[in-house]
Amino acid sequence: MLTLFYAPGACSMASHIVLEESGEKYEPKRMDLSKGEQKTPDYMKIHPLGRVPALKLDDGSPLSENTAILPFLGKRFGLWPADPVKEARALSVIGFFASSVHPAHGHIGRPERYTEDKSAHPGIQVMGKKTFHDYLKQIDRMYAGREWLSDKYSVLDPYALVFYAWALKRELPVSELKSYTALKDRMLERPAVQRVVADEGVKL
Ligand SMILES: N[C@@H](CCC(=O)N[C@@H](CS)C(=O)NCC(=O)O)C(=O)O
Repeated sequence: MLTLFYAPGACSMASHIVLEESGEKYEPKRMDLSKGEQKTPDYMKIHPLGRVPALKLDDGSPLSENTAILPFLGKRFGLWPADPVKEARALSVIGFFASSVHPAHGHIGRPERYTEDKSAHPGIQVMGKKTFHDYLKQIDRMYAGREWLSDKYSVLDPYALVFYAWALKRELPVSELKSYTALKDRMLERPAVQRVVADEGVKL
C-alpha cells in the first residue's frame, strides 16, 4: 500500500487528490509544517530535504519530488498520457510547475531562502508575487479553449489547482483569469477534490 505524507494547502494536495480519486486504499499521513514535523530525523530519512509530498511505495522505499511522484501515480492510475509526445508535453508542464511556478511562490513565502539580508526580503517578495502572477497568466493561456492540460484529465490538473489556491491566499486577482478559474470550477465538481479540499481546509 502507498503512504502519502502531505500537509494542508501544500503542493502535496495534487498527489492527495490523485490518490483520493484512484479508489485504491492508501495511508494518508498529515504533517504539520508549522510545528516542523517535516524536519524530524525520522521524516528526513523519507524526504532528505524535509518537505512534502513524499510517498512510501509498496515496498516501503521512499519517493520524493512532485516531478517523480505525479508521473508515478499518473501511470499507476491511468492519469498520464501513454503517447511519447504527449508524455513529453506532460513532463514539460510538470517541469514548468515545479521549477518555475512553485519557486516564484517560494520567493513570497520564504524570502530567507534567497538572502540572509532581511532588508532585501520585501523586494524579493514583491518580485516573487509579480513573477508568480505572470506564471498564473501563462497557466490561464494554457487552459484557453481546453478542459484539461493533457488530452484528458491527468495529474497535471490537480497540480495546477494547487497554484490557484495559493494565488487566492496571496490575494492575487486570479478570478480574472477565466480559463484557469473554469478549471478550478471543473475540479471542484469532482467528489474526490471536494473531500481533499475539505480535509485540508483549502479555500477555493
Ligand atoms: N521540489 C519539491 C518542493 C516541495 C516543497 O517545497 N514542499 C513544501 C510545501 S509546498 C514544503 O514541504 N515546505 C516545508 C519546508 O520547506 O520546511 C517538490 O516539488 O516536491
